[in-house]
Amino acid sequence: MARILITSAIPYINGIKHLGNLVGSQLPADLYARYMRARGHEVMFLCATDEHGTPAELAAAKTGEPVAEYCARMHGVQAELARGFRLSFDHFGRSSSPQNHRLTQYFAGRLAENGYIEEVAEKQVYSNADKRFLPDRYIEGTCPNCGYDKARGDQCENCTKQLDPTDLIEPRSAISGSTDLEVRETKHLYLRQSLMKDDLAAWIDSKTDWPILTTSIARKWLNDGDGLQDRGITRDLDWGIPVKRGEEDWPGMEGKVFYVWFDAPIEYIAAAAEWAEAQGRPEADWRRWWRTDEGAADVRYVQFMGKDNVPFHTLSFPATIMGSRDPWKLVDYIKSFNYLNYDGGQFSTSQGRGVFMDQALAILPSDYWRWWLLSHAPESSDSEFTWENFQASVNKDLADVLGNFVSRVTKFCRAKFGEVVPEGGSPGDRETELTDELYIRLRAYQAHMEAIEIRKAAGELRAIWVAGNEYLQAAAPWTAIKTEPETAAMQIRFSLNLIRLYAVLSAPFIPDASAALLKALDSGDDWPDDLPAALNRLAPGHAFATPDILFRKIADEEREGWQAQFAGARR
Ligand code: B3M
Ligand code: ZN
Repeated sequence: MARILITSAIPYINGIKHLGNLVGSQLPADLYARYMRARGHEVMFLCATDEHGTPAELAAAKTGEPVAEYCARMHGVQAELARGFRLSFDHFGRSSSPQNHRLTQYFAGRLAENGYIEEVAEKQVYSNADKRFLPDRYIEGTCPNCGYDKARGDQCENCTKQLDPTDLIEPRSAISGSTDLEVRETKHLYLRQSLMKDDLAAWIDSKTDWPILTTSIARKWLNDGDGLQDRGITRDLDWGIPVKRGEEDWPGMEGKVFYVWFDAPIEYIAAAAEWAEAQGRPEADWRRWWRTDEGAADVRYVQFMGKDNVPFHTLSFPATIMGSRDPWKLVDYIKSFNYLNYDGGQFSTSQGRGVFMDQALAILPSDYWRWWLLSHAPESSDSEFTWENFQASVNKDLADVLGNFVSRVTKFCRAKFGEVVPEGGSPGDRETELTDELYIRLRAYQAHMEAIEIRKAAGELRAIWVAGNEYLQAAAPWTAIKTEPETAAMQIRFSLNLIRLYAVLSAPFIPDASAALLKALDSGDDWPDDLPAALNRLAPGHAFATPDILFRKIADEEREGWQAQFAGARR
């Protein structure tokens, strides 16, 4: 039994995520966590909301709530949707937790002690009326290039020229409109990650088994990009983790907070600490997942994320960990994803384009979405959601192949033998052949799941379902029963066992359907380590209940209705 630590990129707090966000991190992480648990491994699966930064402040300002209240409310909303999609986090934390405050300040202190923090003086616009510095998006004025009067501190939307806040003519605060502004000198902390370039390069080079998507992005930033420039890790914002050096105040840093991308990955660690507290467990219980000197040396740590998050996870966060010179666990494997597009364009949170998690669950149960999203995961390239494709997949894979197999077998059994597993004769060649095929396919399925090749795993699972259907079609117990009732009974007993096998193997993809089947069959979910034994698991005389329809088909009119409903922007 291995120990596996799994984290999903932590979603921003500002709003409900769309299906593209979901399939790029949380959902595949859940698939892997469920599979590894099913194989008997000890799993710690963590996620959280990413609650700091300007987006959180601005979103709260829009709803009129104090930012702390906004975050608490939205955390609840996101947690509820995660439950709706059956994301099996051991803990869904918050980057604003006291644990993350302490750990983030602790890391900053360690980095400073080890010479990896530099204090840099910068000129910034200060608003006397608002009593605060105004970072990029908080300041507006007239563009010196084109004269547009609503240019932002970082860029003019009209002529696209990149600006510094001090370039603006007649600048004003975007918060209060005040023009009582002055340029003040302020100090910020920089993480000197350039000092760790060689260590990071050697570390990335050692990861020969990582997906190309992950290592190519890391190398690009490491070698020819500016990803390893020293980065500012503090901001002049009210909302965030106050800048401290461990538990001590940091002279000159009063009123400043850490940059959101500094504290967000540290929340992976803090979430484990939050988990321990929520469970009433001692500190040692979470530290054994994160400290190699306290039990984590044999942990395998796997991260899931969209490709845009890769630089932070291959360079900045490892730099934080390495620079601490403490034995914190570094990631062992990073699974990254391309983008899922929506019907000829992009999913867009700002434009409300696409299907969002709450909307998806209002239409259909989570298994329908899980199956489509995972079997179309954007692994080797971007992939696209279309309603036609979604309809076709659901109707074919879930309703025709899996659902139909289950209902034909169980209904036939109920009609001819009652709701108990019939006895019948011994299995023949056809059953042996299918068992041999399933043996090979099961190995392939397991290998793909272990390698986190999600589409390939889904394809193999589908092939396993199809094989059962073909078997049933060829065996034709409805014909056999007329002349050889013993054979028909054996075929049905074998098929009922196939249903149980399917329920167990499919659980990581479609957990609700799987649980419903196992309940109907009144059977456990142990993995088929011994396939022939697993196919004999439901013994003659074992009672079952005929399950309800597993998956319903999507009608054309319904699909057209959704197409129209989701054509425009949300709200
Ligand atoms: N919240 C970006 C995103 O949701 C960011 C990830 C943080 S992971 C530490 O895509
Ligand atoms: Zn302009």
